[in-house]
Amino acid sequence: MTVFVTQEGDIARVTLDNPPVNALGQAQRAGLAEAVAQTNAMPGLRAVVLHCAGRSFVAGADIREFGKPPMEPHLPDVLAQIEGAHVPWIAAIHGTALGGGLELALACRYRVAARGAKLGLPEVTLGLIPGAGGTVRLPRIIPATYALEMVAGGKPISATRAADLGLVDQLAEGDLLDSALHFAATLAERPDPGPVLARPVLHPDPAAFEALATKLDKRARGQNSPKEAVAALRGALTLPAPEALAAERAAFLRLRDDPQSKALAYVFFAERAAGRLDRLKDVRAPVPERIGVVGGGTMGAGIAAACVLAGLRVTLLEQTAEVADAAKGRVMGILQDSLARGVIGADRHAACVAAFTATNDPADLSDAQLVIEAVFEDFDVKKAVLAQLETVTAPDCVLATNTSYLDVSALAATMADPSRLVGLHFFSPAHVMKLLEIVVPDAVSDHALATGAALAKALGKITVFAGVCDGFIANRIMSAYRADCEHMLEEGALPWQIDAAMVAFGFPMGIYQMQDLAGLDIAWAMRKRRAAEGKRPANYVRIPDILCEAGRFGRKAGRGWYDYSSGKPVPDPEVERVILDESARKGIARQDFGAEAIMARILSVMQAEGDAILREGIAARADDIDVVMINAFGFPRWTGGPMYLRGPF
Ligand code: T1G
Repeated sequence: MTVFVTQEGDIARVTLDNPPVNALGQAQRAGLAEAVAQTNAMPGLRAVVLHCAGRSFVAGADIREFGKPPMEPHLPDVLAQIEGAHVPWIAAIHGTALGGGLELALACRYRVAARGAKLGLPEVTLGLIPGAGGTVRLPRIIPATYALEMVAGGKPISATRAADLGLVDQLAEGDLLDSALHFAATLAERPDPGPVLARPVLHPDPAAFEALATKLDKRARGQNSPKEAVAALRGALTLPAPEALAAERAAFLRLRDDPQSKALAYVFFAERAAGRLDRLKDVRAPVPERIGVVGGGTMGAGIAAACVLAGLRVTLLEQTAEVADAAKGRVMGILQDSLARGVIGADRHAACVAAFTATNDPADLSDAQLVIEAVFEDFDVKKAVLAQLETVTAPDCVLATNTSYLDVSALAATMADPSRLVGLHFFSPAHVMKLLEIVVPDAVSDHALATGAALAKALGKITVFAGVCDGFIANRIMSAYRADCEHMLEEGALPWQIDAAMVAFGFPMGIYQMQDLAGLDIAWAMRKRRAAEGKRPANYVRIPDILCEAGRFGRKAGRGWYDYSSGKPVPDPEVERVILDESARKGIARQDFGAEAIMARILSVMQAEGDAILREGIAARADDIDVVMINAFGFPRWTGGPMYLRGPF
């Protein structure tokens, strides 16, 4: 049994206990239906308080049931029984009330929440929409525009925000259950708003609703569920409740069968499995609270900001006091931006500022538990920094390198104690990008690896473990398809055609716009270094070098693959000329490339490189490669990723 009913005087308590997150599977739905029947039969009852054991209220329907045919009792039917119960039900919410969990709370007459709780309808992120009345009940409790943002945006809101909107009737003072029981005991003192479905919809600002609907529709790109969510909200505003519920259920069942929802459920579980490594399953390492960062450039400042925003203390080391001060300015700028955007409040901002120190004295790193070097991408520079860190830090302090492509095992081999070094490959901007590649060098200790993983979890990162190779997983695959796109340019395609094909497939932007944004000079410098080392590939494509030699370094230079003189990326006839001349110089007869052919080529190169990465043991699972491509380069999530698209591994 996972649903228990107890009675205290004229109040009944229904407790749901289904670890780890009280997901609503068939047993829980049946237990709730039984609890309604049981409490309906209790004489003299005045109210029911529904709460959950464990760390959270209900986190939603049990995603593990999605692949199976829906089993009775169906959630909408159970919620209708709760809404129509003989006495009002009061949901006591802690932790998270998500998806079907929030729908369960919406079927209750009232909601009492702990201040730290979060409430949301994330179904769109799984390729679905709420399937148990969420789109019909929510705009009867909060204004429709806010309901639309929650349903089609999929992001949870805080309990305090929910209270401001009227979604939560009372924020608990002290113990949640005591607050909910007291709320139940004093029901007679407050007006009864009646069952939610019987209330009118709140639609005070149709213009705002339409503006948001247009924005969400655009943001959905190729994903179906946000569009269906907007349609369901429109139905809730225009149809009688029973018809709106039926339309919502039909859309939910349609999306359940949509390949996009299967792919998104795959990604959900793949992201949670990615951060696990067999050798660490019995290894525990505390979160390193005192972090050192060496190098305060874009990456170093971003890493330092990510750490203070996660509540850690950071000492950033630079070579001189002046450069350290400039680095501090970059970190303070990020914190100020987070404050301005409401990501953190004033108190949190002050705490982050107090937790950060910039210095040019290496001795200030002496108490660090983990130090990340983010200095210039040069082997000898990093080798010297690591040697210095070994002397100024404690022997059990973990050392990490943020290198993008250097051999981390070779770097470790230059150290007195190679077991201390782990690779932590952040993506820029480090305080924003969710993905973190933890690179596993030959000699690394379990303690260093586990400490890196503990830091990644504290930063809220999606972690993937990678073996040592050029570019690890993300940059290695990106280098492969970038090279093949350059061959497509010589063979007949144009940058804007390739970018358009990638955007039509679902990428937020194409590879050439992305390069212009990052700057072409960094890769150019690396190509020149490799050429000097005799590492130039046989069928080398000179087109990017020709652009760089002409000073076309991308958006920052006003010209790159595109012309930015209008402020927007515009195809540039000069670039087309360079490409056509190169095709002619190599005697290549140009051919037309359609969008499908372009994407087929890009996908096959990604999949071939992914297969090589799996064969070499650089990635443990094909799922990890999909997690990387989705979170590093915006590979459209609703497709599952390049390896999932290719079929069974
Ligand atoms: N169903 C089944 N298992 C779930 C689950 C769920 N809804 N949510 C989490 N888990 C498992 C997860 O796989 C992991 O298992 C463990 O719980 C801890 O999760 C009808 C149809 C709640 C914020 O989308 O966002 O309701 O790997 O590692 O970081 O309209 O889990 O340990 O074996 O993520 O503390 C809508 C999804 C469903 C919420 C907790 N609900 N979950 O995060 O722990 S659709 C969601 C989360 C729906 C209705 C529709 C997070 C979390 P294991 P975790 P966490």
